[in-house]
Amino acid sequence: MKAVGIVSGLAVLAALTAGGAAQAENLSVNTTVAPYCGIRLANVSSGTASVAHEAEQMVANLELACNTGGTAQLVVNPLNGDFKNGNNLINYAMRFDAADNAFDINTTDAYPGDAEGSGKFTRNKVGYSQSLANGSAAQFYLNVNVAAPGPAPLGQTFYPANAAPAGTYNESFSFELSAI
Ligand SMILES: [Ca+2]
Ligand SMILES: [Ca+2]
Repeated sequence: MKAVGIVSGLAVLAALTAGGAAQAENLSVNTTVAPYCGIRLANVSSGTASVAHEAEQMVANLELACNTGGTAQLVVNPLNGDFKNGNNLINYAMRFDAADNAFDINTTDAYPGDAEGSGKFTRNKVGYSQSLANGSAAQFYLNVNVAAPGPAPLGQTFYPANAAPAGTYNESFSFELSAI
């Protein structure tokens, strides 16, 4: 992690001369800005969201913030690549749309259909960005109305979202932003 320190100083000198009497005051102010880099859910306080069996929908609003002068790296990691309830699976497509397009992930089947290997998505933003330091928004979208890319793993079954056995299907995503 690259450390970035910003130190600014402000000195105010006020001098007043009246009737031969002189008075001076000095004020010295320093601030140190520590390096920071992180991502937070802006609309899901519990970290849990639900997705309906409809068209693509936004499931999370995130804020990315990093004041690195090096590279800010986003890693989005879907745990399984499918919604799971026991051995029953529902496939999905995901999309990450950030205000800073360097972090965008185009619509993809997280696994096994994605072209990025294990279903872990890495995006880099090189160089200092004032808007990223200020905090930059991103939206995470899911669509469960997509066909499975192929047969399910042994012992498991893919179902279309509108014809799956009743139950709660779960998938977890981790979002990590770090300075590298
Ligand atoms: Ca974008
Ligand atoms: Ca999948």
